[in-house]
Amino acid sequence: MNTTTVCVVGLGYIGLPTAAILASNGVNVIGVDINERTVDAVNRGDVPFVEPDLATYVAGAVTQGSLRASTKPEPAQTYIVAVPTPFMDGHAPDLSYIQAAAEAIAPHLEADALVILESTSPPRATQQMADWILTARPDLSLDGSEGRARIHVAHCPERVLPGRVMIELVTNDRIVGGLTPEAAERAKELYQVFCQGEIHLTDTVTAEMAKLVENSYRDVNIAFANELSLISADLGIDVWELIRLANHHPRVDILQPGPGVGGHCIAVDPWFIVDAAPERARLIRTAREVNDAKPEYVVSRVKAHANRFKTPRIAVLGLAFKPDIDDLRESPALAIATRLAVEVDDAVILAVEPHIDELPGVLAGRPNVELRELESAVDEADIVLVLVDHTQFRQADRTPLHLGEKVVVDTKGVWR
Ligand code: SAJ
Repeated sequence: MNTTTVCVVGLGYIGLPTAAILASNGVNVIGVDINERTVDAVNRGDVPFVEPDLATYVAGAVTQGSLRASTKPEPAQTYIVAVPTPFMDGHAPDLSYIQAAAEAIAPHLEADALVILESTSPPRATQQMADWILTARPDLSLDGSEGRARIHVAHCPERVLPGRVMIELVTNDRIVGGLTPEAAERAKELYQVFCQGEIHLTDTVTAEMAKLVENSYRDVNIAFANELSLISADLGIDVWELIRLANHHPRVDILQPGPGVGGHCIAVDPWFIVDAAPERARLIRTAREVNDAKPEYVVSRVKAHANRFKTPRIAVLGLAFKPDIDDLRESPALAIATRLAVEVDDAVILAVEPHIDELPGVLAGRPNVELRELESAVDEADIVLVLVDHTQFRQADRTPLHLGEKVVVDTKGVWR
């Protein structure tokens, strides 16, 4: 197969690493993004977001000439679509980015081209993408019928963990679903260029669901832990001790509670299953609701304590959506900090986030919010609210911090 030119549409958290790893394995890659700043950055060999080792791959591939970026798709044998799939009001999936990508690449497709959807997608989105392409190009088909040239369409969902993307792209197994068996085989050949994991072939709907199910499985397990945290608080017992003990059973492996579930994957993907099967997906829906309700619970607990102080000074430990990253997108910690700043009368928020240099926009303009170092924030605080289990917080020497004199609300069980 000729995989010599691959056009990757969408240079975000998945598209750019995929483009870079293909390019560094000898494939000629054109990366496409509608954002000109992203395109300019990539063409300079820069990465517009933080992901370990990605910058090295991008700079290397751009220097050796195997990766360049453009705002428009160009002719290629293979297209990888890695655009966002957010949800709309009511949690219905928004496929408009996939549609725009399909219509942008359609004019360039030639006989035998391969189009792979990598975006996390609701069931039947790959077929829908193919339908958009074939509507734009009635001279093409999936089966070569009526003398129309054949193209191949597959789904290969990404499964990499932010912070470990460049490692997991190589080591994780992949699932490839084809609209035809040949499409799946063709996509497998492409991923074999860099993927050392096993590549499992199936149909597109099963592949779409597999990805959604992986994240829903984690969401349900976290919801179980979050529900246990509420029950344990009512019973006056330590949920962390409870889970630690229960996990000594050989067939029990409960995840950890927290301030809520953040990021742009686990808090989104289960809704695609709920939207596809609203009557059936009762557990999956409830898990989403349990996790989405956790920030409100944390806010109400802190407010109850804050009532005791005239000008409550609240040290908020962590703003990121999970430990040891700088990513604040869809972060329950950031949402909680913002609500406390707005809703608690005369409160001063002393935010501690070791992975950022300045407050995000939603907090930056507020006169009652300051970005602080750990020690000074805790030292001045009446209430210490732990929202993220960053290594720095877990390893901090707490002896000089006089926590005994303060109210500690610890949603991650690190300072309990
Ligand atoms: N969280 C808890 N308790 C836990 C584990 C996580 O509250 O025990 C919270 C985190 O703090 C965070 C959220 O869940 O707010 C999600 O974090 P995560 O580390 O579980 O997952 P993501 O969103 O960074 O990445 C997930 C991964 N999926 C699975 O592990 C099944 C990753 O492999 C996927 O590629 C990624 O979603 C994606 O892009 O879909």
